[in-house]
Amino acid sequence: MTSFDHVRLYCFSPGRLAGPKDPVALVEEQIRGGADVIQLREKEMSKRDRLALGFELRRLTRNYGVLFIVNDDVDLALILEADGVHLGQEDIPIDHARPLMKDRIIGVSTHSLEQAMTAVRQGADYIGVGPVFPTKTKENPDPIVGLSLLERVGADCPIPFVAIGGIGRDNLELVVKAGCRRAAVISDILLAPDVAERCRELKRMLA
Ligand code: 3NM
Repeated sequence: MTSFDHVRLYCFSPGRLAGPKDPVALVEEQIRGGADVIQLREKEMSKRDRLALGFELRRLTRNYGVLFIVNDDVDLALILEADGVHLGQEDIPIDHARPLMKDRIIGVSTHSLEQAMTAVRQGADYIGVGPVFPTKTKENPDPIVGLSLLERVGADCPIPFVAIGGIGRDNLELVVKAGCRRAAVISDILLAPDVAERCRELKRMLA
């Protein structure tokens, strides 16, 4: 299986934060700044448009040797030959995704200790834990879990866990202090004046 172990900085396709910019160029900037993973996450595109963008991002991530993960859709992940899929609590459960994904990566969003431990038990390869801080990016986010959930997950999580939600230059140090050296970041990077440089800054803090 493609390993997730080395991952520190987890980045995303830009969604509506692309504005007038080219989403592929924005992803390339993140990779040049040190993104270890790119997740295809396009809530406002049709599936067909996600597929088209996905092919471009698959080519780009492969060229740079960066992991490529598809949000929500197992079928898209397979068609795109992605390294993995990321599943939310309301997407298809791992036991249905695993036979299709085989030894590819399956990540799961978790918002409580119970959800985290369930995902581990069901064979997730990594989990997201959040929202750690308030976020404007996700519609209807779960209640804020805070740094305390990160600490509790870190105490006995046998698989990689990634902090998510409202994380950026101004608070990443708190995440690291809570024992988590993996962060998924959307708006702090994509709204920064220099996307690659912001990635470099965050990556240094996670080293
Ligand atoms: N998932 P930003 S929070 C996609 O809690 C996502 O699982 C979350 O965006 C969760 O870095 C979130 O701009 C949004 O806050 C993260």
